[in-house]
Amino acid sequence: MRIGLIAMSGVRAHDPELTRLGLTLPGFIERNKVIASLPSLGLLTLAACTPDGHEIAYHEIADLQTLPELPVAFDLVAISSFSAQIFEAYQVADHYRGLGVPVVLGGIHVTACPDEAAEHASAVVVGEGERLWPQVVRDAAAGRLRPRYEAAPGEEFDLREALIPRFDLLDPSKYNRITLQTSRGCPHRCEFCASSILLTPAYKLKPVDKVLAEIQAIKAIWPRPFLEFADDNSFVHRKHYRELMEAMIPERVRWFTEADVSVARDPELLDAMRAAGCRQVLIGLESPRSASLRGVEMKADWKLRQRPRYLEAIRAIQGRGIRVNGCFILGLDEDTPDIFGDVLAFAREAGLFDVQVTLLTAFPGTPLYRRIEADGRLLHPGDWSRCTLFDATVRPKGMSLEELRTGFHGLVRALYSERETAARRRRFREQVRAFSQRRAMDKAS
Ligand code: B12
Ligand code: SF4
Repeated sequence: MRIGLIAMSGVRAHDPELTRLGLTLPGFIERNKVIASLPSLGLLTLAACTPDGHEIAYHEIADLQTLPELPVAFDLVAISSFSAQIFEAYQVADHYRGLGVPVVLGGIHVTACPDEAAEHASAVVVGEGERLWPQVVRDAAAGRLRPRYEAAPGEEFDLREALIPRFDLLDPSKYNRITLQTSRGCPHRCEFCASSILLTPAYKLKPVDKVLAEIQAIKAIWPRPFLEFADDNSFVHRKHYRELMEAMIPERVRWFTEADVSVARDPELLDAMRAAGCRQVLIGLESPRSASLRGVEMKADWKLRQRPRYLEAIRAIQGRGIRVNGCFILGLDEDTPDIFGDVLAFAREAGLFDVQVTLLTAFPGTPLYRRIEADGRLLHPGDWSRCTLFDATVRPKGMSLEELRTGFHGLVRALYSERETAARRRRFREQVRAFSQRRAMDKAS
């Protein structure tokens, strides 16, 4: 069969004011441009799991305008999308089905809303793709696709069996950053989390030799790559990651990942990360305000309990020259209009090299979605196109919707202004200097 793998791959924000600000604020647009050029690791992973004897083509579609440019001569089409572009994905699916091509839909959104997706697909895949995709391909080749594929409870995919994603399917000139996964899942349970915890309840590690093999496969195509770990939360298993860091040093790659704030408690690991090429860590700090953090992590209020260590943790990480991209969510239930000033002041005090602010978003399949739906506070039920993190989906509790919008715009304007950015980055450089002076003094004594 000729199989078309199609990724919906744009970035989205519908709020016109933010789009306008995004066009004029360098920090904002820089990051958006960088992430917009990432490939779909989900589909490259499926490509690797495809049984032999089939021809595979990988395509990305940022918006429906490029739909007519896609080839039509496929025997099977598989589409991947997150919530924000799922309606566009459905249109692509309808287009191919209209041409008589069977279409399979999968991914995080489809896992959360399989019945909705089934209206646009010949088959839907619920959960991780690695185990199910080979059967989908075999059934499609035999002309007997089932409407739904879903792993039985307990039949978890073991990341130790991961195959190298088919990076070779990409046009090397189109990407400046490449994603790879070193772990999947997260031990925490944040109410709003719409990452792989929607696919798997387990925290899984990819063996060190497999990660190295992926890095080498990437380097065979891009000799000096910048890597983005598509992990939900790296470094949870300290011993494993210390080994991985050691093993990565000779690879001489630069990379970025997502982690929780506890990584800062392990100075040896931080040193090893720096030596292994870590340049930036994205951390969901969520809020500088303890009241707003309460209840965010549902198992043990973990995020609230970390709050007293935020500044110290950022200093420990940034002192080693690893930039922290601190992420904050606006519109949490305890947020009142002064939260915007609090976030600005915290980012300044912490000297965060990068800051990301987003609005509390009710993604389908999350505990937050169910709670807000029960409260009657969903602003646009079922309109997944608003799940961009920049468009309001939840009616706030501690302020009006208008206050949330205008406060958010003001915060974006202030945070990414030249003055604030320069002040934060100055502070970052001070932290690096202070840390190396301390190190030099410790060595001397
Ligand atoms: C890389 C990335 C991107 C890249 C994606 C490139 C691409 N086309 O895939 C870019 C920069 C384009 C991007 C864009 C956006 N992103 Co993004 N992104 C990520 C990130 C960091 C990693 C995703 C990843 O690669 N995972 C690893 C792969 C292996 O997992 P996977 O895709 O889920 O695939 C597995 C299964 O789902 C399944 N599968 C997936 N697709 C299919 C299809 C078929 C047919 C089958 C059978 C199986 C299958 O098999 C795979 C293997 O098990 C995550 C955060 C995180 N740490 O996970 C956020 C994340 C996915 N993004 C998010 C968001 C909100 C966005 C944007 C809306 C941002 C914006 N404002 O524009 C857009 C949405 C674009 C869209 N298509 O809707 C949210 C999505 C939540 C949701 N449920 O929708 C996440 C979880 C971050 C968050 N803060 O919550 N993103
Ligand atoms: S710490 Fe991050 S990845 Fe883990 S559950 Fe919370 S939001 Fe999700």
